[in-house]
Amino acid sequence: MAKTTDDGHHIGLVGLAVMGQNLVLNMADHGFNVAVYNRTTSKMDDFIAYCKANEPSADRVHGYADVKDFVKSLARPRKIIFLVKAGAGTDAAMNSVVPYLDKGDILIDGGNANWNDTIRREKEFKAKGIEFIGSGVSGGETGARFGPSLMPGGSKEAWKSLRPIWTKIAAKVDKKTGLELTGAEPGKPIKGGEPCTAHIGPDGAGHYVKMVHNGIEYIDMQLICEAYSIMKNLLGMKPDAMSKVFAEWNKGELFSFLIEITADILQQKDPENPRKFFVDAVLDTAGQKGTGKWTSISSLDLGIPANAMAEAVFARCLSALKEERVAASTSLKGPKAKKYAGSKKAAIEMIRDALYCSKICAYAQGFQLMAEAQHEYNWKLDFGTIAKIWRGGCIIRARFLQKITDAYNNDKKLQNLMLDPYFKKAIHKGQANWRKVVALTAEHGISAPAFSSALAYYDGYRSAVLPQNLLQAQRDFFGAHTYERVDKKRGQFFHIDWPEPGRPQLKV
Ligand code: NBP
Repeated sequence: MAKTTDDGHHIGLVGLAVMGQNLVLNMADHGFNVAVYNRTTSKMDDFIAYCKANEPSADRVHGYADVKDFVKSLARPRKIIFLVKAGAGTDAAMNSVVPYLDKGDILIDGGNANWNDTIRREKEFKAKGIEFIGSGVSGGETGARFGPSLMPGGSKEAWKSLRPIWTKIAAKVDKKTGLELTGAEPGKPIKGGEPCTAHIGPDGAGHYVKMVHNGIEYIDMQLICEAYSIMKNLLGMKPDAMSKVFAEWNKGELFSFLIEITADILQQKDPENPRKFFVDAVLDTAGQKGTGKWTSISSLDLGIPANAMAEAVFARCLSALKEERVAASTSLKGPKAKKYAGSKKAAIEMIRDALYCSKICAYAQGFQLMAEAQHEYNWKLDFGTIAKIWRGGCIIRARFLQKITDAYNNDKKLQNLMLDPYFKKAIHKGQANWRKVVALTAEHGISAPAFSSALAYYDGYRSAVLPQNLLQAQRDFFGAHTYERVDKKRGQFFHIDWPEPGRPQLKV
């Protein structure tokens, strides 16, 4: 490991909230000397005191109250990571260090920046001779502490300088199984394995890919919630019984961090009333910080039908209308469906299939979105590598991701994940059950927007003919928007001189 340098700390970090503190400790555990700075000095003092009392690598972490001293304490080219609230806070923090930088120094934004901000910042800093990397950091505080998935975007030269640090601190996966290596402790990081980081592309590519990761996280979580809701409302299952189902599912192709924590959550008792389950005590309104919304906005901007991902965002919005929903529940009637009389075991298998098929569609949408974005922003993304670095450290880590890596390694030009032989077979096998589940939810009045919109996407994508012939005719009728013909070459546009529509006359 790198030795203490005589000419300064290996790296500096600005922003000592939960993510920054944990990333500092991760770097220190890997032998890097880290200088830290925070706008509010007392928080930095508390952190240094905490390190001295608790952390084996505390002697590698040094705090600076003055930003100039902080910058001057770094080895050249200086590398400074920012883990600051995204937006204006990040700009302010970066601008505070700029006066003390030299040409060739490198700023790294590890926050959840919007990729457009990253493109802008990269341009602005380049003009000043400063290198800039926008790196997605996923995995929450535990990931930051013991191994996150890191998605850096920026120049190749800047990546070369950051790489030794990023590859050391990233999560590691077993080369053979593709599963995350776990068991790190303070002062004892994971050794060996494949690091969950790779250079994603120039300027905003890393932050864009991190944003899509979060969009996929939204839909993954929503799909699990719908499976839970159907087991609860259709099959009348209790949380502990559902916990066992999720734990069982986690032994197979659905194996993932989110399924695993769902099994744990469902068996958790309420700390305030230990005879009840915790999940029943949690109010059914979800918050959001914006990355799911950004993903959906980007899909609309780029014209990519990521409808299931958007449904996951809307489902959170609908959940937030708690008072309206409570009022409507007493006045808007649902169907008078009979109690579900089929086999519970068979129904659980149907739900599993619906979840898996919907998940494939949702990931297909995420990867299609990235494929379009690379044209728009002039990036060259490697989808096999992206799936590979999501196998560990991040919230969507799953066995499934190895299959996505395999799919793109087998066919670099794969147009849609659903067309890969492995995923195609999985959908063909599960679709009958998936359709039954969607039909059952409609029949019984159970809201399952992600299951049903994923199915609509699948059926739409595999349709050689959609009803938009009629839609285009309507557009030509009222707005002379023209249409193409089935019996003529693409790119030729026609228009009919429609008769003035007969408007109903109001008789007085
Ligand atoms: P926050 O997003 O809550 O940001 C808090 C930090 O930003 C503090 O150090 C604060 O300094 C600093 N800061 C602010 Br606010 N405004 C500033 C300004 N004008 N100038 C300088 N510093 C300023 O912290 P977090 O939850 O640790 O997240 C850090 C970044 O990582 C964010 O961009 C977040 O989106 C991203 N992220 C978070 C997670 C997660 O699980 N929390 C996961 C992945 C990525 P102060 O102490 O002086 O107020």
